[in-house]
Amino acid sequence: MTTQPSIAISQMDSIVGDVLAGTSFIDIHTHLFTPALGSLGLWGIDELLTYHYLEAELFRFSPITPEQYWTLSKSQRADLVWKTLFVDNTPLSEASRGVIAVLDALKLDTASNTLEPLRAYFRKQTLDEYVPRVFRLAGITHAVMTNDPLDPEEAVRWTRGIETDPHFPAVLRIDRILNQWSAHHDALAAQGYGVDANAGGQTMRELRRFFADWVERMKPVYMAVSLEDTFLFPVDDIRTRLFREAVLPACREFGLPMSLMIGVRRLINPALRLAGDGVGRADMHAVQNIALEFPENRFLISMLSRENQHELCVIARKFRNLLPFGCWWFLNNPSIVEEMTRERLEMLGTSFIPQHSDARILEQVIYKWRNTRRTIGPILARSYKLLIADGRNVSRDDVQRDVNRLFRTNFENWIQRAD
Ligand code: FIX
Ligand code: ZN
Repeated sequence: MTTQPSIAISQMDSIVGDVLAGTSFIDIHTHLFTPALGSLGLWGIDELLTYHYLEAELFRFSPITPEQYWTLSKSQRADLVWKTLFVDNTPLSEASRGVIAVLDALKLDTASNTLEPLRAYFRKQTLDEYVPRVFRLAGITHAVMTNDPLDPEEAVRWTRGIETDPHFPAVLRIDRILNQWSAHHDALAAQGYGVDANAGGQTMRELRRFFADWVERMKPVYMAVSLEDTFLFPVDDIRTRLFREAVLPACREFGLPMSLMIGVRRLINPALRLAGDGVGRADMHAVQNIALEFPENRFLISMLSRENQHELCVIARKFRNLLPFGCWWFLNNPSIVEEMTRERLEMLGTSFIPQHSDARILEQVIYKWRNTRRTIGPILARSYKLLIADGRNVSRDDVQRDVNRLFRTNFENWIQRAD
């Protein structure tokens, strides 16, 4: 029990805010890339403005059709997004406010009529200096990547050999294998693995060999897949067999958690490309069945649908091999983050990971983590005030321990090999 003085209720908000501001987080899921992976990594004003969240919003305000939009150059698209969402209209959405917050943090003009002065600033940045500065502004030490061994552009860089970067841990993302086997088993064969279309013969052994080679190459901290809202487990299909006979055994062999991100409806409007994905409520039996059938595997779980959050908390109370994380994608809005975080604290205590950024452009970590600290601070403080009202003092050490746990050690412990 701490000997530290207990925090007065009147001081709680500011002390919790202080501790959150003074603690650097681990961002457990992003689409950022270490500079060693070159042009795969996106940053700068044109990338910030052509983020698919903003493109989806653009088409609600602008008469331009998606077909016309895709004929424009990246900078022409960025100009149009800026004019439409930031000049002709007030940037009130979470994603558009985010761009303003980034420009403000970089001490740039947030109300410029044109992008040229901003472009001039970004052209002057060098990644060696810029990446650490952005991480400091975001209050993170690590941005966990999303790496696809079957993405031709990315795979060739890894096979050529890259300097692994401790600030950008890798993740073996296997959507193409689990969700599009028929379309991608050839790519595995092209890399020299004896797999076949029906996943028969030596496919499972060869797929394990593929995972072993890529684990050696990437040193991933976990394996991951996103799954549609209609995902069921187990069913009589290749995916269930791949999970059972290759993916989850490989995770056990290498001591890696498996991340399941469930609930996306890919391309409900294909014309919008990356901005065209949607969401659907998933049947949580799949999560329950996987947790029950594979007690030796550790799972990171994020559900995309708001309607799945309560069930996830209940199932996580029944299965210690499940670690709920993040307010993913369409849930990453302060009003929903508040609701989810309160419910999780009430049902799971501090045994979950409140947030990840899902940043696709480097500077986004600045506003996504600023929002998270701003939203979660009052929620945490409220829980402490309730604890004091219920008869237990709270010290700054308690708060620091809990914040470390929520934003660092829950993840660090989860990725540690059990044996
Ligand atoms: O599957 C994922 O990892 C999703 O996060 C992405 O596909 C999505 O496009 C995104 O950027 C969400 O924020
Ligand atoms: Zn993502």
